[in-house]
Amino acid sequence: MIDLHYSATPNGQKIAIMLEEIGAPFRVIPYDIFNGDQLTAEFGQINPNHKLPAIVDHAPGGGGDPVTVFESGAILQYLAEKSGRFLAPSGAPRAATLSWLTWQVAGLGPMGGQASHFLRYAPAGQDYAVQRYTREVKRLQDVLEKRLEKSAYVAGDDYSIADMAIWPGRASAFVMGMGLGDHPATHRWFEVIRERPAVARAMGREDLAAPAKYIGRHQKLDEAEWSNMFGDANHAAVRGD
Ligand SMILES: N[C@@H](CCC(=O)N[C@@H](CS)C(=O)NCC(=O)O)C(=O)O
Repeated sequence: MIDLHYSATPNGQKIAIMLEEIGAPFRVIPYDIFNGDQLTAEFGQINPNHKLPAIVDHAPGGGGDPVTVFESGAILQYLAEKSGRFLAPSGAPRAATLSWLTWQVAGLGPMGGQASHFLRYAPAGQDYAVQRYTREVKRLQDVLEKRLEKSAYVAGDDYSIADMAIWPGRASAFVMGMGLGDHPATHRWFEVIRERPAVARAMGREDLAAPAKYIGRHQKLDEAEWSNMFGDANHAAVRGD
């Protein structure tokens, strides 16, 4: 049994999709990040960065103590290696998958996160920041489109953990008005993945669904919620105050 410490955002959805794909039994432990559930000392033992997702694998391959993994890219790689699926064991296919996986977790993901922050959470009037991040996301979306014009899946002919890392964020980009409109190859890829039974199961599960308050075009956090997400409470959790 794997514990999935989960908040219903694209980073959490990546892992839910992978767990459904490999048929691993898992228990969802939900966190309301506006409420600050991620800021407890107890969760800091699982992820010292106090962010979701994280997993605890109570039955690691080869036995032994439970294994804790945080960072969505590391979790996907761990589960791929444990199951022997969606990541080639060596060579060019493995290198391609890890390249695109890292491209998402180090590039598209964080840039999308900043675009979302300045478009949806920040006070109005941050034009330079909005432009900087939305333009960079657009550039990265063009990179993906060019790749998918030539390749069925991002890492080549086979569906992999790199696709699972990218797909949920492309789904949620709609709330930023950055949908799939002028990216036909990405649209084709998006629909093929959406129709996978494991993806449909993960996206359809009630215990994994995003609450309405996470998906508004303009977010209005109260003072405590803002502190939990971006302010003093968020920073105090790391220091252990
Ligand atoms: N690089 C991390 C990003 C994790 C992340 O930013 N998680 C967000 C939800 S998508 C979170 O926990 N936010 C709450 C907070 O920042 O306090 C990953 O890929 O797992």
